[in-house]
Amino acid sequence: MTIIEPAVLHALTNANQILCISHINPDGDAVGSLLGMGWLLRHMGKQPTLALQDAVPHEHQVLPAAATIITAQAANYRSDVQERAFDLVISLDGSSPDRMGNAYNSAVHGQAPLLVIDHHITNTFFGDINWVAPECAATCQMLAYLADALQVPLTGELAECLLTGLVTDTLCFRTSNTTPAVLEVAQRLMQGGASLVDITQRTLNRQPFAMIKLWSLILPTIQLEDGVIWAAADQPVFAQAGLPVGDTGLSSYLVTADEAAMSAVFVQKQEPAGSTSVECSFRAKPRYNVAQLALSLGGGGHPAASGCTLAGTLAEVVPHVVGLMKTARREQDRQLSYAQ
Ligand SMILES: [Mn+2]
Repeated sequence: MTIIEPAVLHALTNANQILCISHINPDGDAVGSLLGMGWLLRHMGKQPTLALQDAVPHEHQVLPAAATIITAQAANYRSDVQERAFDLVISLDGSSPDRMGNAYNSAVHGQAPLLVIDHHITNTFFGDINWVAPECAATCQMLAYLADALQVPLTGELAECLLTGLVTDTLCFRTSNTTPAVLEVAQRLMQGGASLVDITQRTLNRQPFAMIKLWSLILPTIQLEDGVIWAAADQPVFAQAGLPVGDTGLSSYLVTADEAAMSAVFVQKQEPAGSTSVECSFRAKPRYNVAQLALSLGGGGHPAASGCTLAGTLAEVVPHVVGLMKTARREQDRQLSYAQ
């Protein structure tokens, strides 16, 4: 059971003007925990402001109250988020301050205490109050325990939002951090009315055709060496597929190769200043670890799934990072053989 420090409950109980934010490029756990916290706070009689720098992905827009999230595209983002003073700011599912993007404005928001609620083992404890629970598979799992502590029932909208994060972060209960406690929380959320089949279908069992088209353009670049499989994509393939440059979801697929212990997908992006950066998305098979690798490159994540963004081009970044992955894979194989 996860311990909740009294300071966390105290901060929530005493604040009234509350800003809740989650991370850039939001996933199901980011949106689910953000909305879940919204429902929790409304249940306590508060009216929180929910904000994200980046847009809510299409598949999560149907979640209850998703339309109330203020994103950078909204006309009132500056006045109601960036330039508004609050008496508590809550960062959900973010492992480091940069993950909050420009939804957090330290000049204004720095006046209020920052409460960090996160389950990433790479969390840098950047809040004034930090509740970090790496034993939880999702931030949404932590919020289920928070609801218990605040005597808020795990039903209705809250249950639907929280089960979404649990399903997406565990790839529907398939990752190695899917403990009996995860299933126990999922069971209670289902008993509270959340539909596992609807959430799985909406989040994991579907793709726009353009995404499958994108995969067909990226897959010819795959390489496999020394237990490391990788692929690379630059902007033109996204344009050809008709998609904005972003996450491909391919690294989870690549790591299913029998011969691979780790995977990476590299996506080159154009930065506003004219330079380029490469987004690296890593996956590892059970017993292997890509969290440390991502952290050493300025990113973060979990042992089985992590990422980072590096300045440069594919030609500069890929050989360097693949070399580091091969070294990490060899060292981890050595440790695994000692352990046997
Ligand atoms: Mn998460």
